[in-house]
Amino acid sequence: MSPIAIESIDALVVGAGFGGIYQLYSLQKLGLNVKAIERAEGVGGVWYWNNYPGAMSDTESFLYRYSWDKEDLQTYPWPNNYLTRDEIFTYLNHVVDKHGLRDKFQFSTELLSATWDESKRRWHIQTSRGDFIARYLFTAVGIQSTMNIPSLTGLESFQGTVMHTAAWNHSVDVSGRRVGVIGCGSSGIQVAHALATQVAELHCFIRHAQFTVPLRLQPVTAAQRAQINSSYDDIWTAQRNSAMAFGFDEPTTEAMSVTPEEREKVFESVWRQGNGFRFMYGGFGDICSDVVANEEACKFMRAKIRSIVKDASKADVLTPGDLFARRPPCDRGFYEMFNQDNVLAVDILKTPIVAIERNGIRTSDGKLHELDIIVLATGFKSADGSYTTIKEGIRGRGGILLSDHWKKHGIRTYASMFLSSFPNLFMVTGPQGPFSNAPTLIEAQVDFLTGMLRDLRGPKGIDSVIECTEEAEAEWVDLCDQLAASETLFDRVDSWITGKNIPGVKPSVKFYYGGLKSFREFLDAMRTKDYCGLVVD
Ligand code: NA7
Repeated sequence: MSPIAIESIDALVVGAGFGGIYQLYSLQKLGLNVKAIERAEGVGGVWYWNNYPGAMSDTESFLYRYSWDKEDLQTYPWPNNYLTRDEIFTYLNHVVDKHGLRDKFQFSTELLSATWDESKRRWHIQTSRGDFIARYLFTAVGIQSTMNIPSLTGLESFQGTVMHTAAWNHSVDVSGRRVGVIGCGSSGIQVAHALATQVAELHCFIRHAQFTVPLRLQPVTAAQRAQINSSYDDIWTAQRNSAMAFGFDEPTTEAMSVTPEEREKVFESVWRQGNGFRFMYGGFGDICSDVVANEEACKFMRAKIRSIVKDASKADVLTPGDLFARRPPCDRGFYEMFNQDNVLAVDILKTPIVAIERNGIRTSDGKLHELDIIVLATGFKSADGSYTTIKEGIRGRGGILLSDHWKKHGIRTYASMFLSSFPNLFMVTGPQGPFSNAPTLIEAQVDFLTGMLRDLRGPKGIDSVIECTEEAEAEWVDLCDQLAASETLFDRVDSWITGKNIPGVKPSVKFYYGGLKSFREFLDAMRTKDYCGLVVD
C-alpha cells in the first residue's frame, strides 16, 4: 500500500466564501505558503450552496463586496440595490480569478479532522482528499454551513422530491406541481415567494411566523452609482465605525421617547425604505433591547400584515405571536403572495405535522396535504454547528475535542477568533463575533489575523505558536453574556441566534452584541497592548 501523501504548508484555509477568499489572498501577500480547501466544487461558500429560487442578500449591493479592491469598487457592475445569489456567486468567482487564487483552492475536499501535534507544533489535517501538515489553520467555515434536517416521521417514505434550500436540485421542474415549504425564516420566505407564481399549489407550513419587511429591490441609476463611487472611502470609514455596517443611520432615539404619531411616522418611513435590519436598527435605537419598544414595532407590523393579507384566517397564521427578536427577514411580496388562491398557510403550531406520507404531509387534524415536492427551509446548525459537525472533529492540546469542550462548557472563544488549548487555530467569523454585516466584519477579522501573524512571527521566521489564555476567553464569554442580556431580546425567542432552533441543544450566546465599531476598538486595543490575551511561544 502506498503511503498517504501529506502536504506540508505554512497555513491551510478552510472555506471558499467571503472569509476564506480574503484570508487566502492576505496570507499569500504575507509570503506564506498557503493552500485552501473547500467542500463544494467551487467558490462561493454559503452562496455556493444556497442556490434556491429567490435566494438573495439583504445587504445593499454597494456594501456586499470587498473594500480592498479599489478598481472593482469603481467598475464592477451591480444593477440593483440588492444582489441576487447568482450575482454574488459571479462576483466571488471574479475576485478569485482576478487575483489568481483559483489554483490555491482544492475543491470537493471536506475537512475531516484537525489534530494539534504538540511535538511538531503543527496541525495535522485530514481531508477527504489527502492530508496536510500546517503551522496555522484558518477556519473560514461560515456560520450557516451545516443544514438542519429535522427528524420528520416518514420523510423517507415520501414518493416525491425532498430538497433543503441549501441543497437545491435544479433538475427538478417545479412548474405546475404541488409544493410544500416547511419553514418561514429568511430562506423559506424567499423560496416560497419565488415559487408561488410557478407552482400549481404552494403550501407554507408555518410553526412560528416571523415578521418580514419589504426589501424594496430597485435599479441603481448611473447618478446614484457615480455618487457612491465618489464617496467610497467615506462609506467604508462610516461602516467600520457603525454597529451593524448595513449602510443606514443608527439612531439612538428610544421609541417611547416620542409621541405615538411620531413613532408611527418613523416606523412607516423605515418600512417604506425597506429591509428588516433597517426596521430593527434604523428607526429607533431600542427596538431590539426594550420590550415595550419592541412590542410597538410588532403592533405596527401586525397591522401591516392584516392590511395586506385579505384572508383573515391566512393573516392569523402569518401573524407572529413572538417579539420581533430574530434575525429579521426581508421579502419581495411575501404577504401579498397569500392573496393568491393557490398559496396556503398551514399553522403547524396548532396542527403539527404528525408524519410525512407517500403522498404528502399529514397534520394533527387528520388532513393530508397532498404534495409532489417538499422543500425543507428549516435552516442550519448555526455558528458553533459549523465546527461541531466536522466528522472526526478538531482536537487541541492533550487531544481535547472542540465539540466536547463546547458541549461541556458552552461556546467559549476569545474575540470570536481564538480558542484556548487550540494553538494556531484562527476562526474567521467564529462564534461570538459581532452581530453585524458579514463582509465588513470578515475584513476586520482577516486584517487583524494577518497583521497579527506579521507582528508575531518569531525571529526564526514564522514558527511561532499563538494561543489565547483561558482568562482572556472567560472574560470574552462574560462580556458576550452581559451584552446579550443588556442589548438584545434575542433570548426571548427561539431561533438559530441562540441555538434554540435545534431540539436538545443547550442555548448559548453565539454573538457579541457590542457592535462592529466597539469590536474593532477591542482589536485595536489588543494590538497596541502587545496582543493581550494571547500567549506567543
Ligand atoms: P431559519 O431562520 O432558522 O428558519 C428555519 C425555519 O424552519 C423556521 O421557520 C423554523 O420554524 C422552521 N423549522 C425548523 N425545523 C422545523 C420543524 N421540525 N418543523 C417545522 N418547522 C421547522 O433558517 P433560514 O434558512 O430561513 O435562515 C437562516 C439564516 O440564513 C438567515 O437568518 C440568514 O442569515 C441566512 P420555528 O421558527 O423553529 O418554529
